[in-house]
Amino acid sequence: MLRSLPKRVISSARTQLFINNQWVNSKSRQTFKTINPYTEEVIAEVQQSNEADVDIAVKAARTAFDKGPWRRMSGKERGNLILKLSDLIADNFSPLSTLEIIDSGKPIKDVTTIDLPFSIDFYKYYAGLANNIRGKTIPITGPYTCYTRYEPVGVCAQIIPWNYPLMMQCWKMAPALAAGCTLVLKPAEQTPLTALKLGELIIQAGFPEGVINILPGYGDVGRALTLHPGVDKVAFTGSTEVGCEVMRNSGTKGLKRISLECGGKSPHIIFDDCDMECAVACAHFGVFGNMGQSCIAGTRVYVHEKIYDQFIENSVYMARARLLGDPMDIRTHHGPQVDQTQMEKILGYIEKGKSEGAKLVTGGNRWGNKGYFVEPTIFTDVKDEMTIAKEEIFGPVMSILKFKDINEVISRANNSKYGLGAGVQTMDIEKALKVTNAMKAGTVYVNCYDYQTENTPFGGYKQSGFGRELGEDGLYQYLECKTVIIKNSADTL
Ligand code: TXE
Repeated sequence: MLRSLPKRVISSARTQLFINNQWVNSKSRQTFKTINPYTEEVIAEVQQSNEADVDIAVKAARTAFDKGPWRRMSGKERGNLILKLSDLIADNFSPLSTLEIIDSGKPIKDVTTIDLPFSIDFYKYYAGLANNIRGKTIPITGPYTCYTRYEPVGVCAQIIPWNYPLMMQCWKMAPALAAGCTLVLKPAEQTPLTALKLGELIIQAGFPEGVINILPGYGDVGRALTLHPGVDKVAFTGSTEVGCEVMRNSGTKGLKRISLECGGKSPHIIFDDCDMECAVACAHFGVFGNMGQSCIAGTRVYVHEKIYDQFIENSVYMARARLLGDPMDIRTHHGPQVDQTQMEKILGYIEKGKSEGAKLVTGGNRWGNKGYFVEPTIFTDVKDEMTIAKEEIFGPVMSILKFKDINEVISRANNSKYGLGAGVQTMDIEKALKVTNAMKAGTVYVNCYDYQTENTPFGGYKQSGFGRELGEDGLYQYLECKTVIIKNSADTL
């Protein structure tokens, strides 16, 4: 059914800025192209925001926060609006899926079983939490009554990447709205279409003007948001390099709250007592899922020497069985990378792996000559100091490293500047606990990989960022804690 939709869906795609519940052109009237990474064709010309638009959008969000009806709404009323948005996403499942597929190159099977359903669930979950924000009553010494209340942080700038365009949008928007904040969201330049489509649904759901504003554009828009004095909080997902800049800029004109979710180079440790079938499948999806464009991808696969050869044989078999092709085809497992830049970056890392002495056992090339595909690639005999074992490739490249001993592998696995995720495959609970406790990582998976739901906190240690998204922790990133202390007469004690 989805195959017949693209033309109609493209012609109804939104390409303007969404400010104050209105569709407007950018002040400069400049546009940028968004490209279908499978066909390499231009899908649409999108209005390109700049600093002047940032100022207008931030002011709209500020007014909505300070003076609009939003702040006077109860948690239940906010929750009802969020729930309505979730229902509207479900009603628009087909057009949103289609836009997501053509703009990002994600296979239809993933978009319709992961991206869309999870987005719907995330909004539902935070709709419930909106009416469940509670402080504490604190017993203090003396004739005083003390309690805490949580209040929204204010105007939030939310800067998101292209690897999960719709899901990243809802990871950011849902908790901010539940908390009662207003926001300006900047989608990635590669994938603006689903974010903009949501503007239509935001109006239909009945959100007051200025609560949600969406500015398509490049990094300069993100930069202007981080520098704008009207912004109280910045939430960013992207590269560690830009994360550092976001942190610096957010501190130049005052002190903005920030949360950063940046890159990763997650280890996945496969012990010799693992369930081999499960371990191979988890490692496979942990690297090749979403074409390797996942911050938590388990790209450093440490395999115990006793099962090293068997694990490689099975992994190569699985990688070769992966079906590359048209993302709109339900049989496709693996689509193109998001753009030419990413494809070239990945191919560059593959060359580096070869030249530094890793053994290429499958893949290693661009696939076809149309569409930004990279073959699922596996390197073995990888050493810790090689570039492919240290840097985030963000593509379908698995590095397999051999280990002997649990203490040795824990120390090697932790020897990374990143700390987003880690995985361990074993049937021994003692080993699993030792590794989970030792890992310096925000999420550790045991006998599974890259699975999270709306209520599981997600975020990083070290250079992978700080702050947590999802779950209740995600909500508290958007709330200030106010302590109220009331003096009462000693008689009331
Ligand atoms: O990221 P950027 P890119 C990693 C991954 C990838 C690499 C580069 O390794 O290969 O980063 O990808 C906006 N101030 N991740 O170039 O530049 C930008 O417009 C404020 C991991 O796409 O970090 C986009 O909206 N914002 C990651 C967003 O930041 C700025 C997901 C991310 O872009 C800005 C994506 C600035 N100065 C890439 N410059 C993950 N953690 O999942 C750019 N942006």
